[in-house]
Order: sequence, then C-alpha cells, then structure tokens
Amino acid sequence: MAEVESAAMIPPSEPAAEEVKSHKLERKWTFWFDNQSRPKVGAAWGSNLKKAYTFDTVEEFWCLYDQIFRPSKFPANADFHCFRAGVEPKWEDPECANGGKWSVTSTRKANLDNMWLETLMALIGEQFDDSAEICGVVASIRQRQDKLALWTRTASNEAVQMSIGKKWKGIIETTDKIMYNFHDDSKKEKSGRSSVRYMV
Ligand code: MGP
Repeated sequence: MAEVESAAMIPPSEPAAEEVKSHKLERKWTFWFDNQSRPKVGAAWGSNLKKAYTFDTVEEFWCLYDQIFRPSKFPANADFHCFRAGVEPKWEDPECANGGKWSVTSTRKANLDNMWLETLMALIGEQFDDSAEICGVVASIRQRQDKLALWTRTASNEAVQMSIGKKWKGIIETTDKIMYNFHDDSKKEKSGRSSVRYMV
C-alpha cells in the first residue's frame, strides 16, 4: 500500500515507466497450431492446421512463449510449430517439398519443454551455420511419446543435414540417436514407418 501511495506522488513530468525498446530478430517467425485429436471424417490432413502468430522481436517471442507456446500446456494430440514466416509446416510447401526432418522422442513433458525452448532460441538466434536450410520445428504431443522434429529444406544434401543434426543434438542435449527422414519417403510410406536416411 505504501508503495502504491508513493508511486502516486511522482510528479506527472517524470516518465512513469522507462521507454521499452524492442530487439529485432534477424527474420520473422510464425507459430502454428494443429489439433490432431478430432479430425473430421474425410477431412484432408492439415484441415485443422492454423497460423497463430507471426513475430519478429525478442520481446514478442518471450510473451508468446510464456503465455501460450509451452508443450506441457497443450492437450494430447496437439502439434505446434514455429516456422520461418512464409513457410507452411507441410510437405506441400515449396520450401519443404524437397526436405526432411530430424526427430527425437521424449517420454517426459519437462524434457520436451526444455528441448523445444532450446530449439526455439537456437532458431530465432540464428545459431545454425546454414540457417537458410532450416524450415522450422514441430512439437507433437502424444499419449505414448512426445516428439520434436526439426524440418530442413534440402534432404539430399547429406553434408548439410549431418552438420545440422550434430548441431541440433548438442542444442537439445540428448545422448539418444536422432534420425533423419525424407518427406518424400514419408509421403510414400505408412505413418511412422518412413525409412531413416541419416543418423547422428
Ligand atoms: P506424421 O505426423 O509426420 O507422422 O504423419 P507420425 O509422427 O508418424 O504420426 P502421428 O500419428 O504421431 O502424428 C502422419 C500422417 O499424417 C502421414 O502419414 C500423412 O498421412 C499425414 N501428414 C503428415 N504431414 C506432416 C503431412 C503433410 O505435410 N502433408 C500431408 N498431405 N499429409 C501429412
């Protein structure tokens, strides 16, 4: 109460709060959300996929992350994505069409939250050498095992993908093997069965 009273006594000529400066990111990013739990009968994959927010400052990122985009806050069967603005988190997007994904699974929510946050910070902080190769990251909340996947642009470029995979493995601090799948294989093969092309 005393604090409130003394604050009220500050003369109006004094600025009430310091001017807040925002810190621009190198590029814009978009959060997406997909609820996979209730697909309408006959609905195409992705019919529940929604663009949520596009941001390009550090402050917006922390606000969105704190308020909304934490995997442990999400219900089972939710997918959420953070992709470069302008790139849709689908195989059909031209930036993803020839790409693939590194993936890691997690049985602990706390673990997924951690890996998700470390990956987001690496993306918006442009920590990957070949950042143009990065499309985005997807967290999938599942009953049995949560998953995190880093989507990249040119699946056939083994040297680039191996370098990204090694870097990502360090960022998420996992000792488990992480696997790379081509989207082209995933399109042809059954869910969860697409062949592993690279491993780190
Ligand atoms: P998934 O979610 O990539 O596989 O794709 P996962 O992780 O093994 O399965 P989940 O059950 O844990 O989600 C699952 C299925 O969704 C695929 O076999 C496709 O039928 C469809 N699908 C997934 N993706 C990412 C796409 C996409 O980008 N485009 C289209 N058209 N279908 C997709």
